[in-house]
Amino acid sequence: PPPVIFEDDRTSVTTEGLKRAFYDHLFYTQGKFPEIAGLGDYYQALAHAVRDRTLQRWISSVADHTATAPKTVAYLSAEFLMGPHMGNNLINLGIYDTVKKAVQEIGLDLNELLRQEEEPGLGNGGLGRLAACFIDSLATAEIPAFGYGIRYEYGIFYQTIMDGWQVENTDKWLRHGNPWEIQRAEWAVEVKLGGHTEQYQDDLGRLHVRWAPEKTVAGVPFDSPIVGYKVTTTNTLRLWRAEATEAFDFSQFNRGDYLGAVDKKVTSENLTKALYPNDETVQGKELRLEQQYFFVSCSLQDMLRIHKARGMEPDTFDQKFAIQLNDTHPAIAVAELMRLLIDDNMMPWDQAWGITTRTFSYTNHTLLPEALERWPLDLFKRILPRHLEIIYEINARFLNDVRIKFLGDDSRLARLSLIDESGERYVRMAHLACVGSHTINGVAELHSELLKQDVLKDFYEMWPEKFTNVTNGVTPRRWMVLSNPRLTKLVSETIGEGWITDLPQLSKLEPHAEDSAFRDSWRAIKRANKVDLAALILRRTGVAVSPDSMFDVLVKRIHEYKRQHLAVLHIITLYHRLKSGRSAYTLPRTFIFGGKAAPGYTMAKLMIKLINAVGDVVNNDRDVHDLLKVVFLPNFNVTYGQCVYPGADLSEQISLAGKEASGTGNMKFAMNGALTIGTMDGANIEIRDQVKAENFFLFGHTASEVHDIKASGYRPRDIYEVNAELRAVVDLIQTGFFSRGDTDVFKPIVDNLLDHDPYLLLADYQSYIDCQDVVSDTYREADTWARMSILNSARSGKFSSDRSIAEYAKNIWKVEAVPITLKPEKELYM
Ligand code: GL4
Repeated sequence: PPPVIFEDDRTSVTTEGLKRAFYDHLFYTQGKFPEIAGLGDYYQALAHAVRDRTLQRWISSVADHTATAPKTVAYLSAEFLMGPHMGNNLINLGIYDTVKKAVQEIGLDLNELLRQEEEPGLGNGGLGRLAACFIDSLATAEIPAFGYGIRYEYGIFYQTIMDGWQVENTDKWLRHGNPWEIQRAEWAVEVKLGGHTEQYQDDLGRLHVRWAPEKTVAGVPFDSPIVGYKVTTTNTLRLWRAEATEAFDFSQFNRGDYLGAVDKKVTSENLTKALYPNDETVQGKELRLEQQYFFVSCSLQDMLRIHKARGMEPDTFDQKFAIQLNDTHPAIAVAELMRLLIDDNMMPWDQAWGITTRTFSYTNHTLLPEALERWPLDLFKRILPRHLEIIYEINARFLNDVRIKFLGDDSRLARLSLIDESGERYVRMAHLACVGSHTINGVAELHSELLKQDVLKDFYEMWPEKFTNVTNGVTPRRWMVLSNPRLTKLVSETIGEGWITDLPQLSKLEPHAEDSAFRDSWRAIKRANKVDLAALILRRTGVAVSPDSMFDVLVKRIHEYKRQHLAVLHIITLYHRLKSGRSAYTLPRTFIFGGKAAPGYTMAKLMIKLINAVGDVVNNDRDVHDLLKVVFLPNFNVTYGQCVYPGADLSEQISLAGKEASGTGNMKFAMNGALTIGTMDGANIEIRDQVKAENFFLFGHTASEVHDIKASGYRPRDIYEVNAELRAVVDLIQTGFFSRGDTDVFKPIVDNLLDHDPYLLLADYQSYIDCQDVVSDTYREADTWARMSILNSARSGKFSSDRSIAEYAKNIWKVEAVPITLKPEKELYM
């Protein structure tokens, strides 16, 4: 079609232009007028107006990337815990204040509109949120990138608390539509499942393999723009939804089985219905393997389509795509790329293997054995018969390499094999990821070291050069600028705005820690943020908490290794001291908990009940004089996190050393001026290195001490016997004090602590209590605390995901920034 020239500009960012766009969308998108419009309509109208303003950048970026074909990152992740889009887009587009003003002039409140957005909770916790921070940093660094994942219809469940127990409710996040996505039906792909394979000869007499699937499903991409901070680059988050394939429906329809066809259609769509709500555990379910294969196959087919559309052959694929495997969930990609190259593109094995291993890199996110994915061989074969053949071939060649390097070491072969044959046979996904990747990384220094010594030791000995560390980071745009506007204003007025994309510049705040006026401003901001948090707590729990108490916060997934119950032991210790008449020494504290337990994780759910049970007693005991409050904020998610991190005084990072791979909440707290009480675990160690030991409350055994304690036969009951205060605390739980005399309900927790205690709570108890006493003494010195708080923030520059992404880009992906110039709207029509 001939070029069209329009004279009016639809993407003006003046107040008037934004108001015009808002009303346009209210009328022409929502089909509403003010008299009958509700807040939801206003939110949608504004969201569409903002989306329009991302599109010019998005199209400019895609047009440029299409023309110049730069090397592109594909971040493959089964989870993207994005949090609400609108606020972040306003920040990154640089139009937050103008939009706020425009909305005000219309007679609405921006905050109220922002609250209308249902957050896309397409992840469980840290792993999924890391993926979201990374795609923000990729766009901000102007690196061409796709986030590839699954468009779950139901994200992580909505948590409510009933009688102290967690209750799971479905998360219908798409209920009111999603203005941030565009469906690309024309780029749908087909994915095969099940069936069998057969050999055939081509015209030249060469042998090939064909996969005759039992069924096929269609993958339809839904794209959301990922706007970089104040740059033109706008990347794509492409999430796949499963649908029935037309061909498939049609054949059954022709046989007259209309309802059968419809039934199959429903079955196909089940594939992307719901996120598995497990963090750090696997559920060996068929549907989960299908989900993983589905999104991986869709994404690889999509990349090959793009590669070909840019005029290139598959033999240059590795020069144009760097694919990161976010844990083993997408590890089947190694076999799938081989299949696409060999079976569909007729490439010889060795060439395909070279391309594959130059394309992939793998991030491990956990050392917990229960999180390592393995699939029973028969299940795997039933769903992915061709991939099993390919994996056997990869394994045979790999084990030959092992034989050459380690002559005669048969046990090593068994340990390294992609197939676990020690009992029931399994496909080991971490092994597939290691063999198929050029680089393997952990997510904090300690974790990367432990990978080499423990979980991936044999792979390290095989290929030491493949191993590296990239410490996690979080995006300062969402976790400071958007979440903590008060602090952002003070910091920018003090040191300029450079820190927003160059976080180490926060160190310029250091000298101001000695300025008493600055400390006063700093404290006033924390106080105001605590008032906001107290309001949220009151709204969600009905408990009134005082912003003048210390806000002691533990928010993260509920897991035994994270030791939420150790924090409970501390609370009961303080309570017990109070009851025995030692109130004069008690610092007013509000203990704030939040986090979800996997629905099948009984012990974790019991820990939630215990927190609430202790809260019920403590909060309502007159002897406590409101000195202690315990609240459990239901449904902790990204949205609440944005209010919680800025309002925290104390960040609880109390996992058993050697268990938390990195943690990322720890970084969000530190940036926002909370002090950490923590163990030598994950990124805590690096945070303490940065902020310096005197500004960090350290307790507990180290990872190597933990190792020794366990090796020498740990007997928790011995500790209970000799520690009177601990005994009193445990006995209060044991005798039913927090359960109206019911001695059964918390018995599993008590028995476990006294007789097993695999997470060493009792071994770390005294150290934790003593450390908490130091915390209280320090908090009483408001000025000292403020100084320490400023230094925590000032020295957290390392923990920006911009730094993590720069390391991945340079050392692993070998990709560079591609600055995009914003093309005038008119040029884009041509
Ligand atoms: C996790 C780790 O538990 C967590 O420490 C880490 O910060 C996060 C991102 O790397 O990955 N691994 C799994 S599984 N879930 C996580 O949150």
